[in-house]
This record gives sequence, C-alpha cells and structure tokens, in this order.
Amino acid sequence: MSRLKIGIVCYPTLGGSGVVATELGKALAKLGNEIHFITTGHPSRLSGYDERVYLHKVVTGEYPLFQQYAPYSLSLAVKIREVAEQYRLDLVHVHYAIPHAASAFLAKEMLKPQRLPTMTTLHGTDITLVGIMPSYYEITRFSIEKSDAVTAVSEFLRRETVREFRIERPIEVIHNFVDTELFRPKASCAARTRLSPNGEKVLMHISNFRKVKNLPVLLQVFNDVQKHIPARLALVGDGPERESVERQAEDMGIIDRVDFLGDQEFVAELLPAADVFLLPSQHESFGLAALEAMACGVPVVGSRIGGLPEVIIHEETGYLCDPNDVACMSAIVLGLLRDEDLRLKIGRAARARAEQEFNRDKVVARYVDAYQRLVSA
Ligand code: GMT
Repeated sequence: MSRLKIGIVCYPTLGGSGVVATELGKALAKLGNEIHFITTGHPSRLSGYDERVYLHKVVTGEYPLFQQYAPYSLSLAVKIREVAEQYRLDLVHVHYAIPHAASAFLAKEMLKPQRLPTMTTLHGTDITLVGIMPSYYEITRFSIEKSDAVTAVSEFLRRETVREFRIERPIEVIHNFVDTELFRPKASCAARTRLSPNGEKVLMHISNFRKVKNLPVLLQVFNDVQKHIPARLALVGDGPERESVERQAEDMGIIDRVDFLGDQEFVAELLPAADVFLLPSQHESFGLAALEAMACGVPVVGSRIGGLPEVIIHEETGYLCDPNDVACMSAIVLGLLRDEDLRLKIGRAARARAEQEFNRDKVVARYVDAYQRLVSA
C-alpha cells in the first residue's frame, strides 16, 4: 500500500463530524500517511505531536462589506488549492458537505492541470436539515455530484441523500468508528465520585445541545427516573439549547440533581462513570456519542430514528424508543437501574458490538481502500 498525502477539511469544533475527521486523520498518520488538516481552528481532539500531521488555518479576510457574512467557502477553496499545490496532495477529503464539498470543487478547478481527487463524507444535518434548505439545496446537490467519491456515515443517510437530492452517483457507506482502547469500561472511574457523591445512579448525555437532540424529553425522562431511584444527570457539551435546559431543570425542581459539565475534551474519562446513556434525538444520522458510550460498556437508551438502529440492536446492545415516548424511555432506564445483571449484560454486548463492527482499525482500512481506488482511478 502506497503512503498518501491527504488533505482533511472539517469543522474543528466539538461536533461529531469534526471528531470523526480528526480521529481518522490521526489514525491515517499512524499508518504512515501525511495528513494536512485544513480548518479554521485547532481540531478539538487533535492533541500530542505527530511529525506527519500538519495544520493549515483558514483565515477569512476582513472587510466592512463582509460584516454579516465573511465568505469562508472562498477562503477555504483558496487554502485547499494552496496546500494541495505546495505539498502535492494526493487527494482532499472533506467532512460535512456544506460548504466544504463546494470549496473542494473550486480548489480542484483552480488547481488544474494538477490533479486533485476529492472525497466528501456526508455526516447528517448537512443532508437532513441544512442541505435541504432552499438556499443550500442546489449547491449541495451539485457539489455531491461533482465530488470524485462520496461516503455516508450510515445506510440511512445514504438513502436519504439519494431520495432528497436525486443523486445518481454511487455513495459508499462507511460507518463511524471508535478507538476501543481509549473508550473502554473502567472498574474504578475517578469521575464517578464527582457525578455520584452519595452513590446515586448516573444518567449521562453528550451533545452539542441543539434542538435535534430533544433535550426537553431527556429532562422529562430523568425527572421520571429520579422520582423512583436516587439518580443524577450529567450533561456534557454546550450549544444553543443549554440555557433553556437549565431553565427547564429549574422549573421542574431538579436542577440540584443535574451536573452541567460543559464542553469536555476527554469524554473517554467521563463515559465509564455512567450507568445509562440517553440519546432521545429527533434526527441522528449515526450517533457517535452512543457508539462511544457502548464502547465504554454503558447501555444506551436512544431514539428509533435515522442511523441509530444501525448502531444499537434493540434489547441486545441497547434500547430504542420513539423520540418523544418519555414513558418508554423512563421504563427502560428504570428497568436497567433496578437490575444490575441486565445492565451489565447489555453493557457487555454493547462493548462487543463496538469492538466487532465499529472498531477504528477496521473502519479506517475501509477509508484507505476508498482512497486507493480514488487516486488510481
Ligand atoms: O448534529 C449535528 O448537526 C452535528 C453533526 C456534526 O457535524 O458533528 O453530527 C452528525 O455527524 C456525526 C458524525 O458523523 C453523527 O454521529 C451524528 O449523528 C450527526 N448528527 C445528526 O445527524 C443530527
């Protein structure tokens, strides 16, 4: 296998697409490839030094006319072109279609006659929420068709993309992955002392606190559960809904049982402290946080929507309910918290599924294979 020089474009924030892109880049570098991250900031999971990893910052030039809308897509296209020329990249792989796939297309055109194969990985809301907005629809469809290779993180997302955008080119499904060495069950977990000071059960949720995460339902489930069993809720992450969640918790009189931990980089240290992980999303193309919980042996109770049924096998490796079915989720959580043998059994099965189906090396090998096909096409 020849080593490649790969440009990776992603949002550097704590969102799942940035996490997947960063973990992929790190794993590819360990395999001997040269990785060039092209982003607006330092990717949150990129730590430590690897001589094969480069970081190129996209800077949007300021001008009074741009006050409301600095043209990031154009600055990104310029940066991709520049890095591709300077380092003779073999390909550029963009994560999240909007606007990255369009910028990659522009960079490819500007770079001619140098060749720059482009790959786009669709992550979810770039298709299901943002891409279908009238102001983005045509450019999303165009840039997907113009990518030299397209992957989707679940079969659900592949189907949705074909249906919504009438895409005719092939889209390969490559599921997300988890580092099962890093994300693993821990018999004694330091975070547990803080999250469960009096031996309470711990429910956990990690997200970017957007509407799609259905946080009001999550609070209702917790409220039901804590009426029957001493429990605390650990909320990890931040985003637009955080304030309203805080207000709702106050109105419900449960704020003293909820820990708002904010954005946390080392979630592998927190997840093993949970008894149950909750993900009642309205949309979820994959649910990376659910997979990371599963790898830590924590049973997930989530929504039967999107790509989650590809990750969680109901009643075997976790549980699925309709997204607004509070009674269903509360009953399942209570059942797990009252039956430690069942909770441990589901947790073990979840961990085994993460190891077998979604382990990092297996999935990264699929990307490497797709790159090889792309560069030799
Ligand atoms: O939720 C978002 O809008 C953020 C988005 C992202 O870019 O982080 O998340 C999506 O990509 C993740 C990584 O592939 C998936 O695990 C999430 O399920 C997906 N989110 C949604 O579909 C809502």
